[in-house]
Amino acid sequence: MTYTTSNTANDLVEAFQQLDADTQLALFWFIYKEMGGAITPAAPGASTVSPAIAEGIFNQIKELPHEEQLNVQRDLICRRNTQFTREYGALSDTTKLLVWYLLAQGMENASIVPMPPGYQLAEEAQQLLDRLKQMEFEQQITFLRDYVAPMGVDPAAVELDPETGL
Ligand code: 45D
Repeated sequence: MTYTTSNTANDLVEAFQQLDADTQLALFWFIYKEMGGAITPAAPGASTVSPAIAEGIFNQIKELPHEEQLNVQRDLICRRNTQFTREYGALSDTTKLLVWYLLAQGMENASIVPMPPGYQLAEEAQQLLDRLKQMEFEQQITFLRDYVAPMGVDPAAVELDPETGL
């Protein structure tokens, strides 16, 4: 696979989306580990974030068995049409980011399926992580927002799914 070398948030989103869902999840986890301390969830009123709604979705996912938790996250990335992905799709971009942040925190205390020990990031994913690390913090946040925004399914934009009735 070839990558452009320009470093705009947009190019990077496209490059991320080329990876398979599991590699994206792994890469996203490594980003979280990198950013960890820099993320400050407490900025009340500072944005369009709805903590209660993000927590509601997180709590539902938390109740699922680990394998299902993983599938929900794959569904979000692959934009499969499910109840969860439609709930997610109705959120503001920053609230979407908060959902992912809560999931990553949940992975740390194993209330969400944790990374397998010794997991090695694929080389192509590592290169994208390096590109993200070279960006300014503001640009990183822009990237993250643009990355999580199109995940899931916009409930207003799709036909009913004949299989699920959703
Ligand atoms: O077994 O304005 C694999 C707010 C392998 C506040 C796997 C904010 C096989 C308001 C598939 C890899 C805080 C919202 C398993 C701003 C295998 C505001 C699973 C900022 C188990 C700006 C892998 C928020 C999995 C920010 C499950 C900056 C991986 C938030 C899952 C940043 C990875 C959030 C996850 C980030 C990664 C979240 C859940 C970087 C989440 C990353």
